Amino acid sequence: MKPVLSQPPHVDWLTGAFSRTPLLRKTTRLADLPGVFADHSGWQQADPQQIVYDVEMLDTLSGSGELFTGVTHLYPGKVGNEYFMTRGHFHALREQGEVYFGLRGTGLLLLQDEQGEMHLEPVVAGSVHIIPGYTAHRLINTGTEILSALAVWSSTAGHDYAALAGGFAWRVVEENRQVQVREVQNG
Ligand code: PAN
Ligand code: ZN
Repeated sequence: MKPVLSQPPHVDWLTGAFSRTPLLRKTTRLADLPGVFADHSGWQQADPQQIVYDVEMLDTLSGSGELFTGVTHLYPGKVGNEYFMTRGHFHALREQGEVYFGLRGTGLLLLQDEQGEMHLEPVVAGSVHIIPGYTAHRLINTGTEILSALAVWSSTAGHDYAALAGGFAWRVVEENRQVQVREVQNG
């Protein structure tokens, strides 16, 4: 048997662009994110067609044991004083973790476990983020450039957005030209 040489896909480490046409390209606009940002009237007044983030995924195997690979490109911007961010989710299979690799831009990875414990990790080019199981995750772009991060996760993990429909416990906002983390006051 002769070994078969097959070319793997490439990712441009500076931009997160894949060399191959991605299997999937999902664009999330402001209109797709009702109730996600604290400033509801600011959200209503903003352009609903404004792109907040794009996710591109490689065309790979799926099913038990297989891994998905995708890049998220999160645009700079704010609704009111709150930075653009991904919707954020737990995995439907809660025990499944994930790895994010920062490629460009500046931002934060917000992590919240099922007990509501939170922590934040700065995302920059080269940062490696091990997201444990049972931990919701959201990217936040606190900079002025596109924030791009490569992610690898179990193809069977799934996304549970509903569990966090009430929102994460912290919000990341700009106040006095500085990035501030604010605890959400309930009631
Ligand atoms: C990522 C996210 C991606 C978009 O691929 O799905 O950043 O964020 P939302 O799914 O929260 O809109 C991932 O974490 N996959 O599991
Ligand atoms: Zn995930």
